[in-house]
Amino acid sequence: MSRLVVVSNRVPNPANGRTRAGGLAVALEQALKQRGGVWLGWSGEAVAEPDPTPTLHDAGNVSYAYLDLTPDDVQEYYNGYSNRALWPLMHTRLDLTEFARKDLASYLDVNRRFATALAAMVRDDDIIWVHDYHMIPLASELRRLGLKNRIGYFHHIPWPAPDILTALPRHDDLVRALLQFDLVGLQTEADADNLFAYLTREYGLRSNGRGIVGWDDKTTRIAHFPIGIETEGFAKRARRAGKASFVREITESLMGRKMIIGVDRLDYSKGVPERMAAFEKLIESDADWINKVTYLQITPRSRSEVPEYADIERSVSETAGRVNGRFGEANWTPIRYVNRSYGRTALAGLYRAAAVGLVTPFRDGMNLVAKEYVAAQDPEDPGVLVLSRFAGAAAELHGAILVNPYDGEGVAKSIGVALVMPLEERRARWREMWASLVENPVDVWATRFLSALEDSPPSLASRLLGFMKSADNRFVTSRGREALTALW
Ligand code: ADQ
Repeated sequence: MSRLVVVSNRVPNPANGRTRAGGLAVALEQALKQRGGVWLGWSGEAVAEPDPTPTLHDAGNVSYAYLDLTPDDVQEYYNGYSNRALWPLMHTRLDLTEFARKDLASYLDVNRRFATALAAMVRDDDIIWVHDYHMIPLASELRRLGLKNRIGYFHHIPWPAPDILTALPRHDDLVRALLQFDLVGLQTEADADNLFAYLTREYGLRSNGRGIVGWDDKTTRIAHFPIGIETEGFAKRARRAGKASFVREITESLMGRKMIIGVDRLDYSKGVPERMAAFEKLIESDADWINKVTYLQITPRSRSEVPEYADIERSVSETAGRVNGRFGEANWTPIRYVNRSYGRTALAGLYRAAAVGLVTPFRDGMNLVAKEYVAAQDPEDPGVLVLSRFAGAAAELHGAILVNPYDGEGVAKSIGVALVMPLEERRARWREMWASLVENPVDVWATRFLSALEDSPPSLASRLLGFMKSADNRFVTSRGREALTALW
């Protein structure tokens, strides 16, 4: 089995223990331990003169490798190009997309430095798995340095429609760099379709029917690999958490009221203020819910240095304040809004205690909260998931009540339906969703991606095409060229 090299913007610190690590980190660490390898990423530190050689932290057969950035890199590569250009664009928020050439230059430069550091650590037969939009140019930088390894990329966020992508200046360079990976994994079939549609429209490239496209002398497989959670482990945490005093205190404080829960990073893509407004519509239109239901919104701050995130924070606080001021009573706060983050077990317990899980992003690659909410439920008395049709998870969780987050009245109605859904229907919907979570937990997702990557050796067609493009290609007739092209 080849060694595995993982690259992502941030790397977990193994010294920090596992209580807060999400399923993704746990699954990648498991794959790394099985094969041995390296996990490289940004240390989270900004220093004036970063060492080009990563700091290593060895844990058994796995090395965690950390690179520092400069304060300018953080501003331009991270806050700038990654989070003010790519993030909003990929979430179809052109109105929030800020493009600056200086940010792009820094993005490319950081990727080049990561590639140089990585090239010094990689062995010939290692397979390399790169994560997310911060690192799209990494494979092309590694190829420039002569690496022939299998390199895969997983895109955690949505891939937008071609019209949206073409609004990004130099989108063609970005996509050409993407095609230097051997395998490009997306969350959903719709994301993969969007990427194929772009390739066909801009370059006339078509898939060979097995998701493979050819560009120059290189082939790339594009496929969807919907990410999962640690299904059984999370369910177990939720069962255990029921006994924890923290969860008991919260349930007791509800004084018999039903609880609705929302858990999201503070991000404009998650639709938190609009969701609060939908809850307001529910209690406004049906006074029976007054003092009968409490909505707990747990939202840790993120990317606070990006101005749009300060705006969303203000908007969430204002909306919560307005609803509470308007409908609250001395003994009832309709919306409990907290900015802190919780351990996995506490979160699992809170999900289980909630009659409704409210997950209404305007766009989301997958949305793991939706899956965690389902996994945490008591099969005998499960809660109901109200889920945006624009979350990747909607393609799998057919037992959810699907909603359009742009339609506040529709969301309000659906919350009402969820709150009174009969037990039999709740059970049937939950069983269907649980079955899909059991089929595709996060470790299976990682294994599927890695076997697809290993099964994508440079194809015969790709090698022959390389030969055609070489100095000797005069020996290949145009007929032969056509035949070879048809091979993939
Ligand atoms: P995110 O945008 O971060 O992920 P999501 O998939 O919901 O969104 O994952 C958030 C994770 O953070 C969940 O595991 C959740 O439990 C945890 N979390 C959120 N709030 C928390 C809190 N207050 N305390 C503790 N934990 C909290 C990106 C993409 C998604 C994609 C994932 C994985 O935007 O679409 O599903 O990557 O690929």
